[in-house]
Amino acid sequence: MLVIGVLMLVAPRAAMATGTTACTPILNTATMDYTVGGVSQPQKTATATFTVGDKVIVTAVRQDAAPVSVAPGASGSVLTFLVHNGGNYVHDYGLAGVAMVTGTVNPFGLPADNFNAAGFNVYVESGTTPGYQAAEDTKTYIDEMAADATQTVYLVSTTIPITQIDNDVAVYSLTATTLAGGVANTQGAVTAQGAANACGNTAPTVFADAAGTDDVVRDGKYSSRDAFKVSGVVLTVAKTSTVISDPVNGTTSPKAIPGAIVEYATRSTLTSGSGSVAGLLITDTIPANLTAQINVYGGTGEVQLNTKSGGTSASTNLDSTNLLVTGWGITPGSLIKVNCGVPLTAIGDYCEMKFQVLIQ
Ligand SMILES: [Ca+2]
Ligand SMILES: [Ca+2]
Ligand SMILES: [Ca+2]
Repeated sequence: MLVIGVLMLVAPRAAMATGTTACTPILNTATMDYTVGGVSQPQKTATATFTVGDKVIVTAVRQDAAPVSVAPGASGSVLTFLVHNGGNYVHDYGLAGVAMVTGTVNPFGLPADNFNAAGFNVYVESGTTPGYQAAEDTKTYIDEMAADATQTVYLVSTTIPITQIDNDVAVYSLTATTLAGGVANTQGAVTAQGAANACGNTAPTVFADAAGTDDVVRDGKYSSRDAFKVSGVVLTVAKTSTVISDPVNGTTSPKAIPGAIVEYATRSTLTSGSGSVAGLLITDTIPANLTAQINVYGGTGEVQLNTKSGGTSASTNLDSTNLLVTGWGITPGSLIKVNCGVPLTAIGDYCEMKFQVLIQ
């Protein structure tokens, strides 16, 4: 029974975290009873009335625990913030992002800011589907947020320049500004402090917010910084040709003469960077005066695929009908296209395609 009693005491306090709702009238009436010559006299009363004012407290805090990883050329990358109405009255909130200047300290540590996305937009979570959806999360200000309520906000980049390299950083700040509530689906005017400007000019508005990263104490605003970090890669491509045999020397010191068989090898290697490579497709074209050879790898294969993925090597002889071979022809001008089928995730990973041709 003791435990239940404690819980009942705690629960109402939690609900009152933001204090008495603004615009609540507080009436207090005093009464006085007295006698004169031992005879009771009519009771006297006096009443004092005031209206609780609007105590403005707002916070906006980034929700990303680490810089948001982006690829060069990507668009629609998302920084996430949470805005909280810590005051005692419903408000709208304006949202403004800023691309910080080069050299701005990275809120997650080194390295510092050294680029901006081409642009960005700020959107409010609609509540329909968690996370950012371009078709759903379209509102650009927070409308009618109740006391003690929270709202997720996204800063969404347009294009990350294709020229950015691994570990490049772009820092952004987001500022939430307290606006007047009261009219749904209409963005209110900026809220100002005043002795009697709230609740139909009957109560005060008092800013009680703290200072965020890009605002000051008691200005009706709060801000937070977040960052994008580029996960780039350096991919090198090498192509070699090796004479396998010729009709005169056989396989002993063969020369590139008519009737000779030549093997082409094209190899892409992940040489540096923190990103990974997926969907790697190698395309080659049969040059003039050459004919691609069939059934040269393992008796039935036209292409040999050699890969190293996550440090693990594999070699596969692919028939031209294999699903990884999306293009195949033997005559000059034919495209030979091979999907690597595995990602390159570790430094030194590679994908190599080999095929053989006959010199006419
Ligand atoms: Ca959403
Ligand atoms: Ca509104
Ligand atoms: Ca502030």
